[in-house]
Amino acid sequence: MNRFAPRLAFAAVLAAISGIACAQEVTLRVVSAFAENTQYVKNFEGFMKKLNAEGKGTLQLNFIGGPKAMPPFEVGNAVRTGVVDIGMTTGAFYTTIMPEADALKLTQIPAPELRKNGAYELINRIWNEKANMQYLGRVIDFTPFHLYLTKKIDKPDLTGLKIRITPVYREFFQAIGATVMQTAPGEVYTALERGVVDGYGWPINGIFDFNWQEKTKFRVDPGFYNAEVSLVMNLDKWKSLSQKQRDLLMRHVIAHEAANDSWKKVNQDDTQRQAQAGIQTITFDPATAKQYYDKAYEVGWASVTKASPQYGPQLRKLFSR
Ligand code: 173
Repeated sequence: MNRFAPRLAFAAVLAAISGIACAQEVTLRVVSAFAENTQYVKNFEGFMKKLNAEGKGTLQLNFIGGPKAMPPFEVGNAVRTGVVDIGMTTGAFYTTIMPEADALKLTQIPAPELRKNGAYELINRIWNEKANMQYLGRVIDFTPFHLYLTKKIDKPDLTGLKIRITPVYREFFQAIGATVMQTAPGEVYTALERGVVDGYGWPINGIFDFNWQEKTKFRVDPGFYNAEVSLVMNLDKWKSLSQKQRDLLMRHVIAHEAANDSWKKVNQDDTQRQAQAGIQTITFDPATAKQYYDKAYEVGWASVTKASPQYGPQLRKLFSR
């Protein structure tokens, strides 16, 4: 017997033990960049409940919380480093890790189709390589962003106005003359109340979650881009799951993603609610509206491609109609 034999035997026992550990129930820690009381998290709770019911003995999700547990702009990094296992967040909140993250707002094709046309493979090549993340799937789709204002404008010119942004809106609002200020969603109400900003960017849905209707006078139509909120997972944790655990997780993610049509109704309802709350719409003439809308995509893609000459054009090809 060579002198390494005992060590080899020991290694074999370790491998067997870790094999057994793999077959046992794993609990994943989940955080959200959006607050617990929002529609986004409420919708996600349904997903977790179903998964946890079916995943007994295999896989469980443990929801740690939203911005009270972790600042929204830190969720991406916490997933990258494995401080948490899964984040429900948006690309705009982790552009400092990888600028390509913000390109997800530019998809003109629903997520289930992106799963089939090669876009998801490209996303995961980039997300794996640059952010140590596995991109699992999209939980908000079919939802445009809008510009909301406390002051009236009669053309797409924001000169002299200070607008609350995230990276989603930065280039576009600057391109039409705005001065911009980045804040987390949780700081928008106070910024409006104190008159620090004259408006903000946000999706068509959700302003009532934050009571911003109290401070909002106008919404500019049309909307632009496609609000994106997704589930991203620490890549090492993803790799450590058994095939059975991954299959369970992905089956639930794909089913949830395929039900994103439900946002269309939410968006209709919220549009109506905004009108009832006295928010007036500012609508440009058709030619101006088209210019405004096209400008958003033009500067959006220019920004992604400048930051990522390698992947920007590839993403554009797969994301665009
Ligand atoms: O905070 C934001 O305005 C933002 O970037 C965003 C992105 C996706 C959904 C909701 C908000």
